[in-house]
Amino acid sequence: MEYWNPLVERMPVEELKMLQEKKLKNLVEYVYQHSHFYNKRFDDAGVKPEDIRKLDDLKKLPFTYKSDLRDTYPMGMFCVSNERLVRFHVSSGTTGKPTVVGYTHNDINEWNTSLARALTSIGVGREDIIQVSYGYGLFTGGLGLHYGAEEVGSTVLPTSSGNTEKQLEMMQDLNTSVIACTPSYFLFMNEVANQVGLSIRNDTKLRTGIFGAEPWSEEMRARIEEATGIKAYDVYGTSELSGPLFTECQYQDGIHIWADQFLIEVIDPETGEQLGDGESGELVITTLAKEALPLIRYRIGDITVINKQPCSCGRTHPRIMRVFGRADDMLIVRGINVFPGQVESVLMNIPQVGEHFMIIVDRINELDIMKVQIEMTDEAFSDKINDIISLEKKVADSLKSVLNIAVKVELVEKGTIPRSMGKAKKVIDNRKL
Ligand code: DLL
Repeated sequence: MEYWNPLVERMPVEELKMLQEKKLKNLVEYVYQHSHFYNKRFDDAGVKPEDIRKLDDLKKLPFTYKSDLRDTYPMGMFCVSNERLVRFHVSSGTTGKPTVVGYTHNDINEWNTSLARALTSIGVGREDIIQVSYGYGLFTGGLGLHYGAEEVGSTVLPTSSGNTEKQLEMMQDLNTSVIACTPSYFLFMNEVANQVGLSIRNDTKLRTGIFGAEPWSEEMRARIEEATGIKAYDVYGTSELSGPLFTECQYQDGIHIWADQFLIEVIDPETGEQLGDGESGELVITTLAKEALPLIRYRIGDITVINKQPCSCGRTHPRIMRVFGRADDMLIVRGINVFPGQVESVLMNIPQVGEHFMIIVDRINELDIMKVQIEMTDEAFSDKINDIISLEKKVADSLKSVLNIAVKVELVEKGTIPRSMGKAKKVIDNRKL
Protein backbone atom coordinates (compact mmCIF):
# COMPACT_ATOMS: atom_id res chain seq x y z
CA MET A 1 0.00 0.00 0.00
CA GLU A 2 1.43 3.34 -0.98
CA TYR A 3 0.87 6.57 0.90
CA TRP A 4 1.99 10.09 0.11
CA ASN A 5 2.48 10.88 3.79
CA PRO A 6 1.89 7.72 5.85
CA LEU A 7 2.39 9.45 9.19
CA VAL A 8 -0.43 11.88 8.56
CA GLU A 9 -2.69 9.62 6.53
CA ARG A 10 -2.59 6.83 9.13
CA MET A 11 -2.49 9.05 12.21
CA PRO A 12 -4.55 7.52 15.06
CA VAL A 13 -7.99 9.11 15.19
CA GLU A 14 -7.47 10.52 18.69
CA GLU A 15 -4.27 12.26 17.60
CA LEU A 16 -6.02 13.65 14.55
CA LYS A 17 -8.72 15.08 16.79
CA MET A 18 -6.14 16.76 18.99
CA LEU A 19 -4.50 18.22 15.94
CA GLN A 20 -7.85 19.48 14.67
CA GLU A 21 -8.63 21.03 18.02
CA LYS A 22 -5.35 22.90 18.06
CA LYS A 23 -5.79 24.08 14.49
CA LEU A 24 -9.38 25.14 15.09
CA LYS A 25 -8.36 27.31 18.04
CA ASN A 26 -5.65 28.97 15.96
CA LEU A 27 -8.05 29.45 13.09
CA VAL A 28 -10.74 31.26 15.06
CA GLU A 29 -8.11 33.52 16.54
CA TYR A 30 -6.68 34.16 13.07
CA VAL A 31 -9.94 34.99 11.32
CA TYR A 32 -11.13 37.13 14.25
CA GLN A 33 -8.01 39.22 13.88
CA HIS A 34 -7.58 39.26 10.11
CA SER A 35 -11.05 39.29 8.62
CA HIS A 36 -13.48 42.16 9.23
CA PHE A 37 -16.19 39.87 8.04
CA TYR A 38 -15.56 37.17 10.67
CA ASN A 39 -14.83 39.68 13.37
CA LYS A 40 -18.31 41.11 12.92
CA ARG A 41 -19.96 37.74 12.36
CA PHE A 42 -18.53 36.40 15.63
CA ASP A 43 -19.48 39.55 17.53
CA ASP A 44 -23.02 39.41 16.13
CA ALA A 45 -23.27 35.79 17.24
CA GLY A 46 -21.84 36.63 20.65
CA VAL A 47 -18.83 34.29 20.38
CA LYS A 48 -15.24 35.12 21.11
CA PRO A 49 -12.23 33.08 20.02
CA GLU A 50 -11.60 32.06 23.63
CA ASP A 51 -15.01 30.34 23.74
CA ILE A 52 -13.65 27.72 21.36
CA ARG A 53 -11.61 25.24 23.38
CA LYS A 54 -12.80 21.83 22.27
CA LEU A 55 -13.85 20.40 18.93
CA ASP A 56 -17.34 20.21 20.29
CA ASP A 57 -17.37 24.01 20.64
CA LEU A 58 -17.52 24.18 16.86
CA LYS A 59 -21.30 24.20 17.24
CA LYS A 60 -21.08 27.64 18.86
CA LEU A 61 -19.67 29.17 15.69
CA PRO A 62 -21.97 30.77 13.12
CA PHE A 63 -22.28 29.30 9.62
CA THR A 64 -20.79 30.88 6.51
CA TYR A 65 -22.85 30.86 3.31
CA LYS A 66 -22.05 31.17 -0.36
CA SER A 67 -24.09 34.37 -0.30
CA ASP A 68 -21.53 35.83 2.15
CA LEU A 69 -18.86 35.48 -0.52
CA ARG A 70 -21.09 37.20 -3.05
CA ASP A 71 -22.15 39.94 -0.65
CA THR A 72 -18.52 40.76 0.11
CA TYR A 73 -17.46 40.52 -3.57
CA PRO A 74 -14.72 40.52 -4.59
CA MET A 75 -12.36 40.19 -1.63
CA GLY A 76 -14.22 41.27 1.48
CA MET A 77 -13.61 38.00 3.29
CA PHE A 78 -9.91 37.68 2.55
CA CYS A 79 -7.52 37.53 5.51
CA VAL A 80 -4.38 38.60 3.64
CA SER A 81 -3.41 41.59 1.53
CA ASN A 82 -2.67 41.46 -2.19
CA GLU A 83 1.09 41.07 -1.80
CA ARG A 84 0.60 37.65 -0.28
CA LEU A 85 -1.74 36.35 -2.98
CA VAL A 86 -0.33 34.29 -5.83
CA ARG A 87 -3.53 33.31 -7.64
CA PHE A 88 -7.25 33.93 -8.12
CA HIS A 89 -9.91 31.54 -9.32
CA VAL A 90 -13.40 32.75 -10.06
CA SER A 91 -16.52 30.68 -10.19
CA SER A 92 -19.61 32.07 -11.79
CA GLY A 93 -22.82 30.95 -10.24
CA THR A 94 -26.19 31.01 -11.93
CA THR A 95 -27.24 34.19 -10.15
CA GLY A 96 -25.58 37.41 -9.06
CA LYS A 97 -21.90 38.14 -8.72
CA PRO A 98 -19.31 35.41 -9.11
CA THR A 99 -17.27 34.07 -6.22
CA VAL A 100 -13.62 35.02 -6.08
CA VAL A 101 -11.14 32.76 -4.31
CA GLY A 102 -7.58 33.92 -3.54
CA TYR A 103 -4.59 31.73 -2.72
CA THR A 104 -1.30 32.35 -0.97
CA HIS A 105 1.74 30.22 -1.83
CA ASN A 106 0.95 28.11 1.15
CA ASP A 107 -2.67 27.66 0.08
CA ILE A 108 -1.48 26.31 -3.26
CA ASN A 109 0.94 23.97 -1.46
CA GLU A 110 -1.81 22.64 0.80
CA TRP A 111 -4.05 22.12 -2.22
CA ASN A 112 -1.29 20.20 -4.00
CA THR A 113 -0.66 18.13 -0.89
CA SER A 114 -4.30 17.17 -0.63
CA LEU A 115 -4.38 16.03 -4.24
CA ALA A 116 -0.99 14.32 -4.00
CA ARG A 117 -2.33 12.15 -1.17
CA ALA A 118 -5.50 11.47 -3.13
CA LEU A 119 -3.72 10.58 -6.37
CA THR A 120 -1.31 8.29 -4.52
CA SER A 121 -4.30 6.54 -2.94
CA ILE A 122 -5.55 5.53 -6.38
CA GLY A 123 -2.13 4.47 -7.57
CA VAL A 124 -1.35 7.49 -9.75
CA GLY A 125 2.32 8.42 -9.67
CA ARG A 126 5.57 8.95 -11.53
CA GLU A 127 4.90 6.36 -14.20
CA ASP A 128 1.68 7.99 -15.30
CA ILE A 129 0.82 10.28 -18.16
CA ILE A 130 -2.20 12.22 -17.04
CA GLN A 131 -4.40 14.02 -19.50
CA VAL A 132 -6.11 16.88 -17.72
CA SER A 133 -9.29 17.52 -19.67
CA TYR A 134 -10.99 19.69 -17.10
CA GLY A 135 -11.25 23.28 -18.20
CA TYR A 136 -8.16 25.42 -17.53
CA GLY A 137 -8.57 29.02 -16.51
CA LEU A 138 -10.83 30.58 -13.93
CA PHE A 139 -12.34 27.14 -13.22
CA THR A 140 -10.31 25.24 -10.64
CA GLY A 141 -10.51 21.78 -12.25
CA GLY A 142 -7.74 22.09 -14.84
CA LEU A 143 -5.04 23.91 -12.90
CA GLY A 144 -5.91 22.09 -9.68
CA LEU A 145 -5.35 18.61 -11.06
CA HIS A 146 -2.44 19.84 -13.11
CA TYR A 147 -0.48 20.94 -10.04
CA GLY A 148 -1.57 17.94 -7.98
CA ALA A 149 -0.38 15.55 -10.68
CA GLU A 150 2.96 17.34 -11.01
CA GLU A 151 3.38 17.10 -7.26
CA VAL A 152 3.32 13.28 -7.43
CA GLY A 153 5.63 13.33 -10.42
CA SER A 154 3.18 12.29 -13.14
CA THR A 155 3.63 13.76 -16.59
CA VAL A 156 0.81 16.16 -17.31
CA LEU A 157 -0.79 16.56 -20.71
CA PRO A 158 -2.73 19.79 -20.23
CA THR A 159 -5.32 19.43 -22.97
CA SER A 160 -8.16 21.27 -21.17
CA SER A 161 -11.62 20.42 -22.46
CA GLY A 162 -12.79 20.46 -26.07
CA ASN A 163 -11.29 19.49 -29.41
CA THR A 164 -12.20 15.91 -28.68
CA GLU A 165 -10.82 14.13 -31.73
CA LYS A 166 -7.44 15.75 -31.18
CA GLN A 167 -7.57 14.73 -27.52
CA LEU A 168 -8.13 11.12 -28.54
CA GLU A 169 -5.24 11.25 -30.97
CA MET A 170 -2.93 12.58 -28.27
CA MET A 171 -4.24 10.01 -25.83
CA GLN A 172 -3.03 7.34 -28.23
CA ASP A 173 0.20 8.96 -29.36
CA LEU A 174 1.42 10.00 -25.92
CA ASN A 175 0.21 6.88 -24.10
CA THR A 176 -2.09 8.63 -21.67
CA SER A 177 -2.71 6.32 -18.71
CA VAL A 178 -4.94 8.58 -16.59
CA ILE A 179 -7.65 10.99 -17.62
CA ALA A 180 -9.20 13.70 -15.47
CA CYS A 181 -12.47 15.29 -16.65
CA THR A 182 -16.18 15.38 -15.87
CA PRO A 183 -17.87 12.00 -16.26
CA SER A 184 -20.11 13.59 -18.92
CA TYR A 185 -17.13 14.66 -20.96
CA PHE A 186 -15.59 11.22 -20.74
CA LEU A 187 -18.82 9.65 -22.00
CA PHE A 188 -18.77 12.06 -24.90
CA MET A 189 -15.13 11.28 -25.57
CA ASN A 190 -15.93 7.58 -25.68
CA GLU A 191 -18.77 8.26 -28.08
CA VAL A 192 -16.49 10.23 -30.40
CA ALA A 193 -13.89 7.46 -30.12
CA ASN A 194 -16.46 4.91 -31.26
CA GLN A 195 -17.48 7.15 -34.15
CA VAL A 196 -13.91 7.33 -35.44
CA GLY A 197 -13.39 3.61 -34.97
CA LEU A 198 -11.19 3.82 -31.88
CA SER A 199 -11.61 1.59 -28.86
CA ILE A 200 -10.45 3.18 -25.60
CA ARG A 201 -10.13 -0.31 -24.16
CA ASN A 202 -8.06 -1.80 -26.97
CA ASP A 203 -6.32 1.07 -28.71
CA THR A 204 -5.16 3.21 -25.77
CA LYS A 205 -3.20 2.74 -22.54
CA LEU A 206 -5.86 4.45 -20.46
CA ARG A 207 -6.42 2.64 -17.14
CA THR A 208 -7.72 5.26 -14.67
CA GLY A 209 -10.30 8.04 -14.79
CA ILE A 210 -10.62 10.83 -12.22
CA PHE A 211 -14.18 12.01 -12.62
CA GLY A 212 -16.08 14.69 -10.74
CA ALA A 213 -17.15 18.33 -10.64
CA GLU A 214 -20.73 17.08 -11.09
CA PRO A 215 -22.87 14.39 -9.51
CA TRP A 216 -22.71 10.91 -11.04
CA SER A 217 -24.03 7.60 -9.89
CA GLU A 218 -22.62 4.21 -8.99
CA GLU A 219 -24.52 2.82 -11.97
CA MET A 220 -22.78 5.32 -14.24
CA ARG A 221 -19.44 4.18 -12.84
CA ALA A 222 -20.32 0.60 -13.75
CA ARG A 223 -21.24 1.67 -17.27
CA ILE A 224 -18.01 3.63 -17.77
CA GLU A 225 -15.81 0.85 -16.41
CA GLU A 226 -17.55 -1.77 -18.49
CA ALA A 227 -17.50 0.22 -21.71
CA THR A 228 -13.87 1.28 -21.55
CA GLY A 229 -12.08 -1.13 -19.22
CA ILE A 230 -10.72 1.65 -17.00
CA LYS A 231 -11.12 2.16 -13.24
CA ALA A 232 -13.28 5.21 -12.61
CA TYR A 233 -12.70 7.20 -9.40
CA ASP A 234 -14.77 9.97 -7.89
CA VAL A 235 -13.04 13.31 -7.20
CA TYR A 236 -14.69 16.01 -5.13
CA GLY A 237 -14.11 19.59 -4.16
CA THR A 238 -15.47 23.08 -4.63
CA SER A 239 -13.83 26.29 -5.71
CA GLU A 240 -14.41 27.94 -2.32
CA LEU A 241 -12.35 25.22 -0.62
CA SER A 242 -9.64 25.58 -3.33
CA GLY A 243 -10.93 23.29 -6.11
CA PRO A 244 -10.73 19.52 -6.65
CA LEU A 245 -9.23 18.19 -3.42
CA PHE A 246 -10.33 14.69 -2.48
CA THR A 247 -10.82 11.33 -4.16
CA GLU A 248 -11.86 7.86 -3.21
CA CYS A 249 -9.03 5.48 -2.44
CA GLN A 250 -8.51 2.28 -4.41
CA TYR A 251 -11.44 0.65 -2.53
CA GLN A 252 -13.91 3.03 -4.19
CA ASP A 253 -15.96 3.28 -1.04
CA GLY A 254 -16.23 6.94 -0.08
CA ILE A 255 -14.05 10.00 -0.49
CA HIS A 256 -11.38 10.61 2.16
CA ILE A 257 -11.43 14.15 3.54
CA TRP A 258 -8.05 15.09 5.02
CA ALA A 259 -8.83 15.85 8.63
CA ASP A 260 -5.63 17.80 9.29
CA GLN A 261 -6.77 20.28 6.63
CA PHE A 262 -10.56 20.21 6.83
CA LEU A 263 -13.12 19.67 9.55
CA ILE A 264 -16.39 18.19 8.32
CA GLU A 265 -19.91 18.07 9.71
CA VAL A 266 -23.22 17.01 8.25
CA ILE A 267 -26.23 19.02 9.38
CA ASP A 268 -29.96 19.05 8.95
CA PRO A 269 -30.36 21.77 6.30
CA GLU A 270 -33.60 23.00 7.87
CA THR A 271 -32.60 23.24 11.54
CA GLY A 272 -28.81 23.52 11.28
CA GLU A 273 -28.42 20.74 13.88
CA GLN A 274 -25.44 18.42 13.55
CA LEU A 275 -26.37 14.91 12.41
CA GLY A 276 -24.69 11.66 13.40
CA ASP A 277 -22.42 9.51 11.27
CA GLY A 278 -24.36 7.61 8.66
CA GLU A 279 -27.13 10.23 8.55
CA SER A 280 -27.73 12.05 5.31
CA GLY A 281 -27.60 15.84 5.40
CA GLU A 282 -25.85 18.98 4.19
CA LEU A 283 -22.08 18.98 4.22
CA VAL A 284 -20.45 21.78 6.22
CA ILE A 285 -16.70 22.30 6.05
CA THR A 286 -14.27 24.35 8.13
CA THR A 287 -10.87 24.90 6.54
CA LEU A 288 -8.04 24.30 9.01
CA ALA A 289 -5.08 25.21 6.84
CA LYS A 290 -6.10 28.03 4.51
CA GLU A 291 -4.57 31.48 4.81
CA ALA A 292 -6.11 33.77 2.19
CA LEU A 293 -9.73 32.71 2.46
CA PRO A 294 -10.34 30.46 5.45
CA LEU A 295 -13.96 29.44 5.89
CA ILE A 296 -15.74 28.66 9.13
CA ARG A 297 -18.60 26.16 9.01
CA TYR A 298 -19.12 26.77 5.32
CA ARG A 299 -22.44 25.46 4.05
CA ILE A 300 -21.56 23.92 0.75
CA GLY A 301 -25.08 22.81 0.00
CA ASP A 302 -24.13 19.28 -1.07
CA ILE A 303 -26.00 16.36 0.42
CA THR A 304 -23.95 13.45 1.71
CA VAL A 305 -23.26 11.06 4.59
CA ILE A 306 -20.12 10.95 6.76
CA ASN A 307 -18.50 7.58 7.31
CA LYS A 308 -15.95 7.38 10.14
CA GLN A 309 -15.56 3.60 9.99
CA PRO A 310 -11.99 2.40 9.43
CA CYS A 311 -11.19 2.02 5.73
CA SER A 312 -9.44 -1.05 4.30
CA CYS A 313 -6.74 1.25 2.91
CA GLY A 314 -5.51 2.06 6.42
CA ARG A 315 -6.19 5.78 6.17
CA THR A 316 -7.81 7.10 9.33
CA HIS A 317 -9.38 10.20 7.79
CA PRO A 318 -13.18 10.27 7.54
CA ARG A 319 -14.97 9.64 4.29
CA ILE A 320 -17.99 11.25 2.71
CA MET A 321 -20.14 8.97 0.64
CA ARG A 322 -20.99 9.78 -2.96
CA VAL A 323 -22.43 13.28 -3.26
CA PHE A 324 -25.84 12.79 -4.75
CA GLY A 325 -26.34 16.44 -5.53
CA ARG A 326 -26.88 19.80 -3.98
CA ALA A 327 -29.85 20.59 -1.82
CA ASP A 328 -30.80 23.20 -4.41
CA ASP A 329 -30.59 20.66 -7.27
CA MET A 330 -33.47 18.84 -5.70
CA LEU A 331 -36.65 19.14 -7.69
CA ILE A 332 -39.98 19.17 -5.95
CA VAL A 333 -42.44 17.68 -8.36
CA ARG A 334 -46.01 17.51 -7.14
CA GLY A 335 -44.69 17.76 -3.63
CA ILE A 336 -42.27 14.86 -4.04
CA ASN A 337 -38.52 15.37 -3.74
CA VAL A 338 -36.57 14.16 -6.76
CA PHE A 339 -32.82 14.23 -7.19
CA PRO A 340 -31.52 14.02 -10.77
CA GLY A 341 -29.09 11.41 -9.40
CA GLN A 342 -31.96 9.09 -8.55
CA VAL A 343 -33.20 9.32 -12.11
CA GLU A 344 -29.70 8.54 -13.39
CA SER A 345 -29.43 5.47 -11.14
CA VAL A 346 -32.71 4.08 -12.44
CA LEU A 347 -31.89 4.76 -16.08
CA MET A 348 -28.40 3.27 -15.93
CA ASN A 349 -29.84 0.02 -14.61
CA ILE A 350 -31.78 -0.48 -17.82
CA PRO A 351 -29.37 -1.88 -20.40
CA GLN A 352 -31.18 -0.47 -23.46
CA VAL A 353 -30.97 3.11 -22.21
CA GLY A 354 -27.95 5.19 -23.26
CA GLU A 355 -25.93 7.39 -20.92
CA HIS A 356 -27.39 10.75 -21.89
CA PHE A 357 -30.70 11.97 -20.53
CA MET A 358 -32.58 15.18 -19.82
CA ILE A 359 -35.24 15.86 -17.21
CA ILE A 360 -37.81 18.45 -18.23
CA VAL A 361 -40.35 19.77 -15.77
CA ASP A 362 -43.36 21.85 -16.77
CA ARG A 363 -46.40 23.13 -14.99
CA ILE A 364 -49.53 22.70 -17.06
CA ASN A 365 -52.91 23.72 -15.61
CA GLU A 366 -51.37 23.95 -12.13
CA LEU A 367 -50.05 20.40 -12.41
CA ASP A 368 -46.35 19.52 -12.47
CA ILE A 369 -45.39 17.28 -15.36
CA MET A 370 -42.01 15.58 -15.35
CA LYS A 371 -40.66 14.25 -18.58
CA VAL A 372 -37.44 12.32 -19.09
CA GLN A 373 -35.87 12.22 -22.51
CA ILE A 374 -33.62 9.23 -23.17
CA GLU A 375 -31.61 7.80 -26.04
CA MET A 376 -31.26 4.11 -26.84
CA THR A 377 -27.89 2.40 -26.87
CA ASP A 378 -26.57 1.39 -30.31
CA GLU A 379 -26.94 -2.28 -29.42
CA ALA A 380 -30.57 -1.87 -28.41
CA PHE A 381 -31.43 0.41 -31.31
CA SER A 382 -34.66 -0.48 -32.99
CA ASP A 383 -36.95 1.30 -35.38
CA LYS A 384 -39.85 -0.94 -34.54
CA ILE A 385 -42.56 1.12 -32.95
CA ASN A 386 -43.54 -1.70 -30.59
CA ASP A 387 -40.02 -1.96 -29.21
CA ILE A 388 -39.93 1.76 -28.61
CA ILE A 389 -43.26 1.84 -26.83
CA SER A 390 -42.33 -1.10 -24.65
CA LEU A 391 -39.01 0.48 -23.68
CA GLU A 392 -40.67 3.78 -22.82
CA LYS A 393 -43.14 1.90 -20.64
CA LYS A 394 -40.42 -0.12 -18.95
CA VAL A 395 -38.47 3.04 -18.09
CA ALA A 396 -41.58 4.88 -16.89
CA ASP A 397 -42.51 1.95 -14.63
CA SER A 398 -39.02 1.74 -13.15
CA LEU A 399 -38.94 5.49 -12.50
CA LYS A 400 -42.37 5.40 -10.92
CA SER A 401 -41.44 2.59 -8.58
CA VAL A 402 -38.43 4.52 -7.28
CA LEU A 403 -39.64 8.12 -7.37
CA ASN A 404 -43.30 7.54 -6.58
CA ILE A 405 -44.49 9.87 -9.28
CA ALA A 406 -45.64 9.30 -12.83
CA VAL A 407 -42.98 10.29 -15.33
CA LYS A 408 -43.48 10.70 -19.05
CA VAL A 409 -40.65 8.99 -20.92
CA GLU A 410 -39.72 10.09 -24.40
CA LEU A 411 -37.24 8.22 -26.52
CA VAL A 412 -35.31 10.65 -28.70
CA GLU A 413 -32.91 10.12 -31.56
CA LYS A 414 -29.29 9.53 -30.70
CA GLY A 415 -27.38 12.80 -30.39
CA THR A 416 -30.46 14.89 -29.59
CA ILE A 417 -29.54 15.44 -25.96
CA PRO A 418 -26.77 18.04 -25.75
CA ARG A 419 -23.31 16.60 -24.94
CA SER A 420 -21.15 18.43 -22.45
CA MET A 421 -17.43 19.09 -22.23
CA GLY A 422 -17.71 20.35 -18.66
CA LYS A 423 -20.50 20.15 -16.13
CA ALA A 424 -23.56 18.68 -17.83
CA LYS A 425 -26.98 20.24 -17.50
CA LYS A 426 -29.44 17.45 -16.81
CA VAL A 427 -32.55 19.38 -15.82
CA ILE A 428 -34.71 21.95 -17.58
CA ASP A 429 -37.27 23.35 -15.20
CA ASN A 430 -39.80 25.43 -17.10
CA ARG A 431 -41.94 26.15 -14.07
CA LYS A 432 -41.96 29.70 -12.82
CA LEU A 433 -41.38 28.87 -9.18
O1 DLL B 1 -16.34 21.61 -9.50
C1 DLL B 1 -14.23 21.65 -8.32
C2 DLL B 1 -13.86 20.38 -8.97
C3 DLL B 1 -13.15 20.38 -10.16
C4 DLL B 1 -14.20 19.16 -8.38
C5 DLL B 1 -12.79 19.18 -10.77
C6 DLL B 1 -13.85 17.97 -8.97
C7 DLL B 1 -13.14 17.98 -10.16
P1 DLL B 1 -17.18 24.23 -8.35
O2 DLL B 1 -17.29 24.61 -9.76
O3 DLL B 1 -17.12 25.28 -7.31
O4 DLL B 1 -15.88 23.37 -8.10
O5 DLL B 1 -18.40 23.25 -8.05
C8 DLL B 1 -18.49 22.61 -6.83
O6 DLL B 1 -19.75 20.78 -7.83
O7 DLL B 1 -20.42 21.78 -4.47
C9 DLL B 1 -20.83 19.88 -5.96
O8 DLL B 1 -22.16 20.33 -5.99
C10 DLL B 1 -20.36 19.59 -7.37
N1 DLL B 1 -19.38 18.50 -7.36
C11 DLL B 1 -18.05 18.57 -7.48
N2 DLL B 1 -17.50 17.34 -7.47
C12 DLL B 1 -18.53 16.46 -7.33
C13 DLL B 1 -18.62 15.05 -7.24
C14 DLL B 1 -15.59 22.17 -8.71
N3 DLL B 1 -17.56 14.25 -7.32
C15 DLL B 1 -19.77 21.79 -6.80
N4 DLL B 1 -19.86 14.51 -7.08
C16 DLL B 1 -19.90 21.00 -5.52
C17 DLL B 1 -20.96 15.30 -6.99
C18 DLL B 1 -19.72 17.21 -7.24
N5 DLL B 1 -20.92 16.62 -7.08
